[in-house]
Amino acid sequence: MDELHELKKAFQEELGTVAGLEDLQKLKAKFSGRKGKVSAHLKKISALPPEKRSQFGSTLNEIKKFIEKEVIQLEASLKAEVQQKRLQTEFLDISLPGRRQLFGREHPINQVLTEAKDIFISMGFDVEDGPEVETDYYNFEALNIPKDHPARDMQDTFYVSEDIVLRTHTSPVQIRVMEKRTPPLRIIAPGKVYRCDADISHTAMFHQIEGLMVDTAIAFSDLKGVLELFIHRLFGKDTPVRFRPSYFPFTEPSAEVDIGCIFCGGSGCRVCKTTGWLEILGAGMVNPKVFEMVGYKIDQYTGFAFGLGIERIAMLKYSIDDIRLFYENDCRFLSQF
Ligand code: FA5
Repeated sequence: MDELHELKKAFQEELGTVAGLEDLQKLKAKFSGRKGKVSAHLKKISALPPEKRSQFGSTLNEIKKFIEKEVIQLEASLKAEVQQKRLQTEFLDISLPGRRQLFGREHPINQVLTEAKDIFISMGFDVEDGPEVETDYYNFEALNIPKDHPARDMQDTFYVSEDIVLRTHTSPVQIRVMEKRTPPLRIIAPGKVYRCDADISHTAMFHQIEGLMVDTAIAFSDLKGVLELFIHRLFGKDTPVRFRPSYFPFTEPSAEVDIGCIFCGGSGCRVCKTTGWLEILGAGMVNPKVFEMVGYKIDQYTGFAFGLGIERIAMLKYSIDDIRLFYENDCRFLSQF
């Protein structure tokens, strides 16, 4: 029995020296563990004379319960202490304003592209599509631009191989559509095009919308009507429009279309190079040689075609004087649209 009293005393003394949860775990193992002191004493019972076993056993049991109770109590208070310390050190300031969520939006070029498409769709034009990696035939030959023709120098071309190019304009879609459909035709073909070109008003990749209308009696006045309506819907009905004679191998006659400079109102400035006018597209009546290439009867059909640059239109619409801003992915710029 003295040994048992010693056991309890020893536990109480060591309990007083416990400084943290780790110490407590060690103490618990030392006294209540499988190989601990309480178990060691339990094993002694069988060696005692039978009349002493009962008292020894019940006292040992009381000590065992006492140890367990003390350990649980101290463990709870040590854990509470740890938590209190964490609450004090890991302070969360919920009064700080949150970080604002950034939402994506449509790129300004896509916005203008959609707006332009919608205007033509409302005039009854169908939307067609064509490949960006194009054959020399569709990009040039079928559009009356034979090999070694000086007109090839009008567009600086990226060649994939001798006969494959990155399309330099959306005009090859005209050929692809006429090959598979017969007039009457009224289509637009929006998409990306590529040229080896880079300065404040030219990029290596840009967007065009091709337009093509073919029927039995299409006249230049139809072309003028469609394009004037388009420009007035996009830039406002008082915007001056001018058709200026030009040259494209696939149209005859050809024109370039200018709008009155929106920066200076027509009086002349740096942007319009003091002319008061800004070019936005190329157009003309479909050259009969192109009709022959696709097998249309040239005495039966006439048509017009046009090709406009979306970046150029977006620059004018939003008064942006450097085309490269559209492709630098600066959210401060892009989020304004
Ligand atoms: C053509 O590409 C002709 N295919 C247009 C055409 C179609 C004429 C049908 C007649 C009939 P041009 O090379 O001028 O033409 O380009 C048309 C428009 O694309 C230009 O008015 C300009 O707005 C835009 N553009 C041309 N090069 C670039 C470039 N590097 N970066 C941005 N826009 C460009």
